[in-house]
Amino acid sequence: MTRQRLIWLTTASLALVIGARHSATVWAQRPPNTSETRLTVANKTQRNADITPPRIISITPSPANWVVDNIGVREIRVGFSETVIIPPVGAVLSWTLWHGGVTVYGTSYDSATNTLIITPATPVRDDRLTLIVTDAITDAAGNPLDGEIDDPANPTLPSGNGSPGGRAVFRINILQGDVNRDGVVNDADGTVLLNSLGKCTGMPGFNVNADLNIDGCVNALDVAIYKLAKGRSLPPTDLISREVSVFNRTFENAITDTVAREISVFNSAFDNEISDSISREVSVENQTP
Ligand SMILES: [Ca+2]
Ligand SMILES: [Ca+2]
Ligand SMILES: [Ca+2]
Ligand SMILES: [Ca+2]
Repeated sequence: MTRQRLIWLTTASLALVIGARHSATVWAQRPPNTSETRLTVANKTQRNADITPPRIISITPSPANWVVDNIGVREIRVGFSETVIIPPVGAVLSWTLWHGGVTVYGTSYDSATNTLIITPATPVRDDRLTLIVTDAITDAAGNPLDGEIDDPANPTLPSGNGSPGGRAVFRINILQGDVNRDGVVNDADGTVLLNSLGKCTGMPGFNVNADLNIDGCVNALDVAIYKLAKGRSLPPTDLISREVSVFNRTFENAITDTVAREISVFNSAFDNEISDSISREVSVENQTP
């Protein structure tokens, strides 16, 4: 008879025993008894149950679409591919470029839909909002979020690069009445709006970008939103979006002043030198009454 090698688990001591059977009755060690469990493929499968990290599969509002209504961002919903554990601190970081400072927000988790809900104390309006979702978030097995995002302002989901770990950076531009999403509200927006006036979803000539309040039609409500906002603008550049994208990949870039203080809370590794572009933006912000 061919020598048969076996491994079994003693339930008394939880020790693994390795033995070899030379024949039907001859063992190099004693044979397993009924109180011991032979390891099976099923056992191995259980031990390796979950090695798949969670990913972000959705974010609302969509960064690519901007927010152009008269309310602003009241909440951000981040959907995950599986049940996740949200730590009480360090799960998210958010700031706005125009108004500065940490956006005060609350968080909650909807376990039915695996959705993290981030709620600013007041709606964020006419600003560029940056949201970082960190890999302090894990699945039930402890796998950290696979969160990398290629383009914060136009993210491709699901997140991640296939390896556990990596934070997600999102940029949401919020400007009431900005039909053409160029960062200023002026006559050009009014022209596009009028071209679609009276049209609803599915009708020829309906322009979804002109439906500012996302109610399915372009009508007097949208015109009112546009007129009230005419003349407003976003911070003059969007360079911070690229900066954030870079530091998300390298962790080497840095931001000082208000933004740096926020980030240092999140990760002291960000205490590096500010880039010129962000310096200028922060300077503009500081001069704003
Ligand atoms: Ca998992
Ligand atoms: Ca990753
Ligand atoms: Ca515009
Ligand atoms: Ca509308």
